[in-house]
Order: sequence, then C-alpha cells, then structure tokens
Amino acid sequence: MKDVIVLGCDGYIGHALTLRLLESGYRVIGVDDFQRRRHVQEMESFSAIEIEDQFFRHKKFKRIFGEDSFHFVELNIANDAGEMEYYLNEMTKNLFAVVNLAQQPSAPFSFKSQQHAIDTTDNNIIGTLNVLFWMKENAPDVQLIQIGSMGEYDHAAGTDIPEGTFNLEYKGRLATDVIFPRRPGSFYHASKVASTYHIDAACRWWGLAATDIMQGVVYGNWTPEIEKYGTPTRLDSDECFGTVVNRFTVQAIIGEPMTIYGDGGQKRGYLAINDSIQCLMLALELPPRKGTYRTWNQLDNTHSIGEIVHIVGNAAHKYGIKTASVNIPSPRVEKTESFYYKVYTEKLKALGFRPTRTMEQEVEYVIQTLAGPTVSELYPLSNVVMPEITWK
Ligand code: USQ
Repeated sequence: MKDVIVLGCDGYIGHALTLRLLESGYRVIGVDDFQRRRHVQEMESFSAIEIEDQFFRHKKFKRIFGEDSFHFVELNIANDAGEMEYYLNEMTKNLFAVVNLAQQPSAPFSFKSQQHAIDTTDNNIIGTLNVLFWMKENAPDVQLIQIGSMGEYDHAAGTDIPEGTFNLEYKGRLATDVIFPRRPGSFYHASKVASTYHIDAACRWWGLAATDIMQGVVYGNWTPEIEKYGTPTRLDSDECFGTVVNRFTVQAIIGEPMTIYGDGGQKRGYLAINDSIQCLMLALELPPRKGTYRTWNQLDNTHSIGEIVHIVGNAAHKYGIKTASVNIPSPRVEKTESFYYKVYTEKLKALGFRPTRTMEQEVEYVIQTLAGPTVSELYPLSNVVMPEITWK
C-alpha cells in the first residue's frame, strides 16, 4: 500500500482528495489544524452544506476503508516543524507523495487586517518551507504536489498566459523555461508566488520533484465518493471563503441578489471540485522526474462574472427559484470591465484530463442538496452576503 501525506486534509479540497485517495487504495496520513473551521466561524458564517465533526469523519474513514487506511495528526505545519518531522516520520511506512493543501486560501481574508496579512504570509510561506526542508531530509525521492493560483498572474495583463513557465527572447537570445512574470492580486496570492520560487529552487538545489499547480476558482460539491459515502465537503458562501460560484448559488437559494463586484466583466478560470481532484490524481499518478519542477494551469473553462450570474440564474429557474443580481463597487483592486483573457491549458489535456462536470451541473447539484423544507436554516447566511473587507 502506498502512503500519501495530505497536509490540510480537513479543507474544501483536502477532504474530497482524501476520500478519492482512500477509495483508490492509498493509505492516507492526514494533517490539519482545523483553521478553516475556525476562520469561517470568525466570519460569523457556516458551511451551507452541513459537514461532519472532524473526529466523526476520521472514525468513518477508518470504518469504511480499514483501521490502518487513515491516520491523522492535528498540527500546524508552519508553527511546529519539529513536531511535524516527528509525526510524519513515525506514521509513514511506504511514502509515495506529499500533497500540501495546508494553506490559508482566501484573498479577502488576507486583507482583513495587518495581522491577517502577516498570518496568511507566515502560514503559507513558512508552512511550505517546512515541508520542503522535511522532504529534503526525510523524503527526497517522493513528489510534492502543491496548489498555487491562477491569481499569481495579472489576469488583466492583456497577454496570453502560458503554463507557469515560458521561453523568453531578449536582445536576440533565448532563455528557456523561465518562470512567467507574476503580479499577484492579493497578499494571499503573493504568498503563492513566494512558494512558486521556493519550490522551483528546492527542485534545482536539492533534487526534489514537484508539481506546482496554477489553479483557477473551484466550485461545487459533487464527487462520486462524497455521494457514495454521504460525507460532503464544506460549501462556504461568506465573502472570504465562498468562491464566487458557490456564493452566488447560496445567494440565489436564500433569495438574496447575486453580488456582482463592479461591472462583472472580469474573467477567471473555473473548475468543478471533482475535476480539481481528477487533476491532482493525474499529478500524483504521473510524477515528474527527480529534480524537476513541473507546473501547469488547472482550469476547465473561463467565464466573466456576468456569465456566471446567467449560469446560476438558469439553473435556479429550473427549480422555480427566482434570482436577482446587484452591481456593487468591487471591494478589491481589480479590473472589472471586460478584458482579453487567454490561458493555455495544454499540459493537463496531454496527461489525459477530461472535464467531468459543467458549472450548470454543479450549481444544480448544490440546489438539489440545499433547497427544500430546511432552507430556512440557511437564512442566517444573509448576514454574510455583502462584502465588508476592502483592499484599500
Ligand atoms: N466576485 C464577485 N462577487 C462576489 C465574489 C467574487 O463578483 O460576491 C468576483 C471577484 O471580484 C473576482 C472573482 O469573482 O473577480 C473571483 O473571486 P473569488 O472570491 O471566487 O476567487 P479568488 O478571490 O480569486 O480566490 C479563489 C480561491 C483561491 C484561488 C483563486 C484562484 O479562494 O484560493 O487561488 O480562486 S484565481 O481566482 O484564479 O486566483
């Protein structure tokens, strides 16, 4: 049995990935400090789709997949490198890969205060450094998979966006495999840029192998394992942890207008959670050679915010839900008029990636899961519809 360490196993993607790994026969060493649960509480919000208590979840994994299939340690990887080293060495038997999802993932949360910017930076950058140093000493031959962000690039720069690296011609000479210029959209995204450089360097200096994924905005809740075992991942809708499709879907269900920031012309890349997991599994099962830093853009489609309002609206109307939208000044510093946006996504396709879920399907799945007699339990989420955190 192969071991995979999932750092951040209790998060939105971490939980869905852990289930897929267990279902695929891997032994999972899960690490989390439950900060996502605490941060959503700090936003005075809750997951619209009810999730299990963490300890109940872990017992369930063991019951379904076997006592030795899943092991968990509660730990913050940025705060305690010593403890992390001790537990990871104790718990792993036949390590195959390390997946680092133990990151503070919200751009607005990183702007909540100076301390939030510092905590995001510490958590994400120091956490990643601790993982790299642990791997150098203890697991130099296994792959690191890390999720970076499409927001490391300037979305509105007006150029095509290649896959992480590109060939740069300057004064008639060609530099190959150069890291494509970054211009992060928030303190959170800046922490991801730092990790890009740290991971690339660790591959060059120490011979590690890594896949650093530039992922778009993830949405939805369906995976075959979530459905089969009735163990959903979280679905947030507050201004920090609700990504825009999930936020609009919940807003539609509770009868609030969809909050379009600015003109709504801003484009982003999007991906259903099942397809995010599909891509992570491709990275895992087709590792790069030792000493290789590999990066790709991970998204299925690009949309403007205005298009997403239509997609959510059309899906909601099928269930008799009337929707509305409101344009409010963007709390972020971002271009919200329509702009040129072309992202290359050839590498994943070459590895066999085929999207399985459309945005419409995911919105309908969430509506089917949430709409009904108990929808009134979601009404308190009306309090987290309007954004209050600004970039300025
Ligand atoms: N937006 C609205 N209305 C809302 C919420 C968001 O118009 O109520 C707009 C934002 O202005 C932004 C776009 O939707 O232009 C996406 O915002 P988001 O909150 O869904 O996503 P973002 O802050 O970009 O971050 C999310 C994840 C992050 C990941 C990133 C990928 O939280 O972890 O790295 O998506 S990317 O967007 O490509 O940078």
